[in-house]
Amino acid sequence: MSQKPVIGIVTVHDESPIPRIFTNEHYPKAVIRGGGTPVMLPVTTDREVLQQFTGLCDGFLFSGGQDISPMRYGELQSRLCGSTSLLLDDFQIPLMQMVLESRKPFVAICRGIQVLNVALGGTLYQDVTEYSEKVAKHIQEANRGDVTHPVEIQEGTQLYDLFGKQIWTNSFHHQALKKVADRLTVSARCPDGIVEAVEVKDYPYGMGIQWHPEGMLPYDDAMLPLFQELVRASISKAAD
Ligand SMILES: [Mn+2]
Repeated sequence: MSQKPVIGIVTVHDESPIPRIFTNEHYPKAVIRGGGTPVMLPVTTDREVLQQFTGLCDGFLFSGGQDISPMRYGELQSRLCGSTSLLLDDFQIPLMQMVLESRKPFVAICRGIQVLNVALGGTLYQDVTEYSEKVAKHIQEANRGDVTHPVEIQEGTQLYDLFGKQIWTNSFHHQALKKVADRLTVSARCPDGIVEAVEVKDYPYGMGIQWHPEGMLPYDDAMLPLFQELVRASISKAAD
């Protein structure tokens, strides 16, 4: 019996009104649309469990969430930083490091691209205004299906193979990558210079995406290749 690859969805955490772990349903739906079987990976800091998650899944989808604690990339928290959770950091950053070690495919969205960068030694702008006062609006008020800024894609990257030179995206982030980790290639920027996508160098399929492709999927198929390719890469990894 042929099995669809299992894609682990990296959940987030909330304390109120009671502690919950959850994901936005756009993420599992995107995996299913891409041809995979989603499973949710609950928040934990138990290293053995994280290691087992890494072994159980063929690929991974890191989701959006709160800001990463600036202490995790060696900065004092600025007044513009949003809400943070050390628990979430200590779940997702070690898990990302284990996934990278396993060389399994992943897509890391929004907070995910930031987790990827910090896990590899990079830093963040705690608010995009720290990059420039003239920065474009990156928290759009339009709905998830509306695109509000273009991104220019670097030739020679895997993202370029999927989408070509330029695409329009939605935008729901107030932070962005500052120092980009050495192991990452910047694959797309907004015309204002903000990093919008990265990929892991010499890696099967390790994509960081600052916008919300999963949130665009209910409206049209423009972002489907990103998830189809995640599943495809996870199949060949599963067959290794
Ligand atoms: Mn943006």
